[in-house]
Amino acid sequence: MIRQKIEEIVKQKYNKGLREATNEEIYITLLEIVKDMAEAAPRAEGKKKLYYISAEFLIGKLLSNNLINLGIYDEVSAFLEENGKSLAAIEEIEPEPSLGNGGLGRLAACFLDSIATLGLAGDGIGLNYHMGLFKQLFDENRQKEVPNPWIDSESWLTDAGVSFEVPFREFTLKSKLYDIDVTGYEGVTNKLHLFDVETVDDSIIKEGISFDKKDIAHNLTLFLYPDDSDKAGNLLRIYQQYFMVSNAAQYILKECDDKGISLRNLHEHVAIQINDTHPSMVIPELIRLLVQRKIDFNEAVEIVQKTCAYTNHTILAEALEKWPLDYLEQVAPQIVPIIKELDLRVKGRYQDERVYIIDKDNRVHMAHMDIHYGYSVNGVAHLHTEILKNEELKPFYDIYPQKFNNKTNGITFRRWLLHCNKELTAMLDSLIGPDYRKDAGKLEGLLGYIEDENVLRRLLEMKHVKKQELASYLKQTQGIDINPDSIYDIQSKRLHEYKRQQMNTLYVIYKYLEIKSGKKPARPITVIFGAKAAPAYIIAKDIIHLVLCLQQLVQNDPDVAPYLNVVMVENYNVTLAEKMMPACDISEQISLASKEASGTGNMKFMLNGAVTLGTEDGANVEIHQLVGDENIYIFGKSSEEVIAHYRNSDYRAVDYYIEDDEIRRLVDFIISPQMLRIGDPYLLLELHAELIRKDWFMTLLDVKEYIQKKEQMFADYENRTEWAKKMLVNIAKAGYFSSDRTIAEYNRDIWKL
Ligand code: GLG
Repeated sequence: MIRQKIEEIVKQKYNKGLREATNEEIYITLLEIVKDMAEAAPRAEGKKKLYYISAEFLIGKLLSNNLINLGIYDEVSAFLEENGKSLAAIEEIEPEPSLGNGGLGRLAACFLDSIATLGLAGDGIGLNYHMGLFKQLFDENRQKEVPNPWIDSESWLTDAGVSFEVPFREFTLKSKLYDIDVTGYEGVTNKLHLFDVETVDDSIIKEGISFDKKDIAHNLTLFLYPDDSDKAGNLLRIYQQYFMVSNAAQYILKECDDKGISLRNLHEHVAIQINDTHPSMVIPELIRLLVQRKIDFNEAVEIVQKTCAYTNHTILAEALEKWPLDYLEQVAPQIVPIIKELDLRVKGRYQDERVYIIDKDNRVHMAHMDIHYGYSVNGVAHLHTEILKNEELKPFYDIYPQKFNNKTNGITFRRWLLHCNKELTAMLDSLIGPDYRKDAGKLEGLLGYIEDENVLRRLLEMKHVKKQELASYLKQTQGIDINPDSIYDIQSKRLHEYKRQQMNTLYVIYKYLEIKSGKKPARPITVIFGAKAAPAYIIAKDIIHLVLCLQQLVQNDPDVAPYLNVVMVENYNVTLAEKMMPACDISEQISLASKEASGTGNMKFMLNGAVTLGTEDGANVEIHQLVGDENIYIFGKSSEEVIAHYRNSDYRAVDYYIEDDEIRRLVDFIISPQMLRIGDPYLLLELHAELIRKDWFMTLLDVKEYIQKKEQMFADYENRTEWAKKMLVNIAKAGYFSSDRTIAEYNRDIWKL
């Protein structure tokens, strides 16, 4: 069937046989076939539908994932091979859409996969950014940002033929909707709806990723998170957000109209999940549209309140958006009276100014609006939800205890196991049968093999194969040399001080100095980083600079290079993650306790047999509980201790620096003559000062324990059988982190589809 279809289309489109066709032509052929099959797959049934609104969907490449979910991957791959073609090479053709930043966006993509896999009716709604986030390049040991265009003439997008008018204060923009089909694993097809404006024009992009921030009609959907370090940038964010939610609300009401649903019963037919605060304006916008349709204001508020649910992804202030009221007035004045009225009602009921929507400086706290006027508030890991309830959002929890619930994050095993690790998948199939693919809890069956030497040996072999693959991929694509016989110690995630990549660099410095003094490790170590820094985040960029300088130093030092390598991969994205996760030995999850809401990379590494080196933070806590003390390396101060330091403002990095000779030696190395010769002295001095004078995320608090734990890990790694057992337990216990489980819980407790 499929074979025939491929041959037919290649013939008809290019007048060629399969053997003669180029990879590009075959890619386009497969794109067409998959799109047709997705269209033909069943739709979810049911009275109620979910709309997951999110500024980000970090979907990654879609070809393989779709082939897997449609159940034709193996056949297509075999057929291509018979004809001298490689599916892996064809996959390389596909550009990766960069419609997200990190965990939050990737989570949204995993969720869409699981929603469709579970056969639930649920669509995503977001924006069609033409240049995505940005593409990262390294130049003179610094990050440079350039546009990342991903929309080719042939792509997964289809014109949905839908358009709405979005009114702004000064003009009205017409939207245009593009859809991407989302087919679940042996499941249904849902849609990801990406709204766009036809007038977007990439010729306004100048140097790097800069452009005229005021030219809204031409810039609205150019980039995800354009620089918001000035007022014009903030306004643009608000334009984007309002454009997204107005389209979403209009789309939802249109679907209800089409189905003949009475808007008075909206909540019986619709659930809206507000992913972080970027879509929060959907609340006033929906109220506005309902009132426009002759529903009384009070009733509109009630309807919306029963329809919207909010997910909080972080306690960092930067993500709890607070927009100045006059900015909203400048962009979308029609929702301002609604927000003011919602706020007045809160103020009438509660005397506590911590729960007001509009504060005394006239800033609108988006999360506060979500909590008062939504029916559910969830955190993304057990510890995170506890911190929301007892610290960050305590005044709200006191008012609405019943609204708060936890939904520990998850990842889709289709992408993060079946697709990215065929070797491990085959091994699991042969040992425990294929049921774990739909019922991830079945992975525990692997525990039965913990004393089986043959299985342990196969696990180590699998890891080695994946390490070789990563090495050759990095060589081919980035010209980077790494040694597959070394230990791969990987930290890949967005660059942020709270994630503490800087602490990892202090380890590198430690190890460098150790080797210099003659203490060679039992086995070479490769420390790998993958991270983009927000373009306006100076310190994050300084940290990248430090890593790249260390990389140069280490690689050019013949005393050290055979034993230690430091590598920062360029433009870390989903595609690279798919190669790095399976190849990893040691998974670095070293955020300052209390700061990482969940983490999801930690789950991907674990599922692929890496052992975690981490703090008791986010979902690490749950990983720890599942695998037990023997199979994870935990260090650092607890979240309680950290929160106490913040509360008492009694953490002083400079004291650690003065009092501890070892810490001072490592920190000062950043500005040693050899480093200043390699790097930009200004940036290195700036970072050095930052670490001593501020260190907001308490690197120096945990660094010594961190170094000690990591050394312990390297020592334990040498007992290969014992290490393989740790790998096995991690894989076996990863089932809990399937996003199918997470989505089943969202549905059970929040959406009730
Ligand atoms: C957040 C958090 C992560 C979390 C992710 C998904 O920082 O800890 O895993 O959302 O919930 N902004 C993020 O990426």
